[in-house]
Order: sequence, then C-alpha cells, then structure tokens
Amino acid sequence: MKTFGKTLLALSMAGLMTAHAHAADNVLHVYNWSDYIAPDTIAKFEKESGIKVVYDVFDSNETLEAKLLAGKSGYDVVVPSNNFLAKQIKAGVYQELDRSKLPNWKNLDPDLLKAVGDASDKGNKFAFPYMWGTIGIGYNPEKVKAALGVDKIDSWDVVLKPENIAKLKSCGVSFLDSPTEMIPVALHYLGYPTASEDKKQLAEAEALWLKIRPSIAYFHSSKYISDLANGNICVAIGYSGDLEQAKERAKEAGDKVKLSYAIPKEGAGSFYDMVAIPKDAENLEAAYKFMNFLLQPEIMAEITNEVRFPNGNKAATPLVDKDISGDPSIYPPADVVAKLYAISDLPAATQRLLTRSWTKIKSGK
Ligand code: SPD
Repeated sequence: MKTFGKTLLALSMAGLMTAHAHAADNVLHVYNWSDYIAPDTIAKFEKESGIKVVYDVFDSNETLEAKLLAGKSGYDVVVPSNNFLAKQIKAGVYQELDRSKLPNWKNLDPDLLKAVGDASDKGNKFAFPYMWGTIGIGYNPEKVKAALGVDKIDSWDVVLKPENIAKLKSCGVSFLDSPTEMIPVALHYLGYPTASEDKKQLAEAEALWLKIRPSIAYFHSSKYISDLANGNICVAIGYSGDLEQAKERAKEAGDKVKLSYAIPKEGAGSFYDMVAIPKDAENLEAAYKFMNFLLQPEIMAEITNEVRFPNGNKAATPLVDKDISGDPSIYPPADVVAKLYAISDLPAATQRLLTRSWTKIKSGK
C-alpha cells in the first residue's frame, strides 16, 4: 500500500474508533418502577438514538427518594409518584423541563396534566405523567372460596375485618410495603380523611392494622405478582396493573390459576407516576431524547398493552388494545373514578408518624 493509502486507512480507523468511543460514552441512566415498561422499549430507543441505556428498577417511592435526597444518584431520568414529586420539587431535587426539547408533549392528556399539576407541580414545570392506576385487591377466587366461602370480593371487609382475614391466612395474604399507601386504606375504611394528620385517627388506623397483622403473610411491593400467578398466595393488596400482569402470567403458565382484580366498592387509592430529570443529571441531551421518545403515542400504547396501567398520553388511547382500554379494572369507569382518593403529599411530621407506625405494624408489636 502506498503511503497515502496507509495514511487514509489510519485516519478512517481513528475516526471509527472515536465514533465508537462516543457511542460508549453516550450512556443514559434511567430509574423506573419494576414491571413498568414493554420488553422492547429500551432496545427500540437504543437502536433509534445510538444511546446506551442503563435501566434500573425500584418498587417503592421511599427507595427512589433516599437516592435522590442523598444527591448524585447518577440517574438522568426517574419516575416518582406525584405525591412524592411535590415535596422533592420543594427540596430542589429536579430541574425545570425545557419544553422546546419535548415536541411530543402535545400528545399528553390536558385534563390529567392539569390534575397532577394542581396537585403537585403547578404548571407542569418539572414532570409529565407516565402511568396511573389504582390500589386494590387481587385474588384467586377458587382459593378464596375454599377459605372464606365466597368467590367474589368487592369490599375491604374481606381483608380488614379480623375474622375474615383470619380465614384467609392459610392461603396467604400480602400487602404493599408502603406506609403512605397502606395506612390511608385503614383511615378510609374507618371513615377518616386519607391524608389525616390527627393523631387519634392515625392511632385508630394503627390499631386496626395491628388486629389483622397476625393473618398477613408478608409486606412487599412487587413479589406478589409472581406469588399470585403461581398460586403461592391467594390475596394481594397491590397496584392495579401489577395485579393484571399476575393474571396474564397465570394464563401464560397454563391457566391453572385464575385471578381477579377488585376495586372495592368503598373506594380505593389512586396514584400518578411522573417522569422527571434530577438536577444533577449528567446526560441531559439523552434524557430529553428519551422523554420525547416516551411521549410518542405508539410507544406509550405498547407499554400500556404490556404493563396494563393506563397512561397519561391521550393520543395513545386509540392505539391501546381494545380488551385493555375497555376493561373496567384497568380503565375504571367514571362512577368508580369518582370514589377514588389520591395519595396525598403529607407534612414531614405526619410522614414520620406514618413511618414509625408502619415499623410497628410490620413487626406486629
Ligand atoms: N410495577 C409498577 C408499579 C407502579 C406503581 N407506582 C406506584 C405508585 C405509588 N404511589
């Protein structure tokens, strides 16, 4: 090879290596809830953008918050629930979004944007809604019938009345490990405001939990999906889409276990999970590309079809499978929505009371 040819080859090799090094450098760190994305969403984004994604998962707001408040979490995109988002905004954890980098923002549902904005982020400056859902009762009708004599659950009575849950103890009942979501279940059942700061009401809620505690198999916020699907437990109080995923997993595993999901007639908690960028995110450009990618209706519809939570993207709704968008357990009708309560942002002192109470409830003492 002539010298000129060699030089050209060396130059193009160097060019290729630099491009490769940049692709390797261009890494986006995402921290999302477990079981909350379609299997190919990340691969699609990586292929389209050339950005490598490190995707980690959590199953409680408390875990995410501990990382964010400690600072330097290393994440570029995170998904807090809107009640936690509100206080994290106050703590200066997030950066304001530059909407000019999010042209797909237009696909979001304006009513939902306004609702979550009014509740936790005035003007939607810091985050947009990803998915939302309800906190209800997933159950195995056959096992519940054998233990309790009924195969349809429509009330919190089944798990909050000590005599009922005691009968279910043998087949296994689990609850979410989340004071901010579980203590309001008892407050609501007792007829108190779900965001009560009243020490007497909170003590009554704690007493109710302590009465049913001996019949509870465990507290966990993600394990119940496989345990219900495998028939290891018969009742789980959990997130709507997760309990719907348990149904699907049971079907795929041969349909021996049949499952149902109930939003109790007394009403239930609802939550909104939001997409935000921490203030100290290192790969801002990639964070915006990922957010804008997520804001595409086709992408959000694919995620909803997989995880069975309704999303915040209005343009995605017609693209969601009809058996999902038409399923009242997943997309509750207006009369059921009217009975839902939002999980509130609590003052720090009440939050501490709830955390202490929860430790006591879990230990059963
Ligand atoms: N597997 C995904 C569950 C998402 C639940 N988000 C919870 C919100 C809590 N307020």
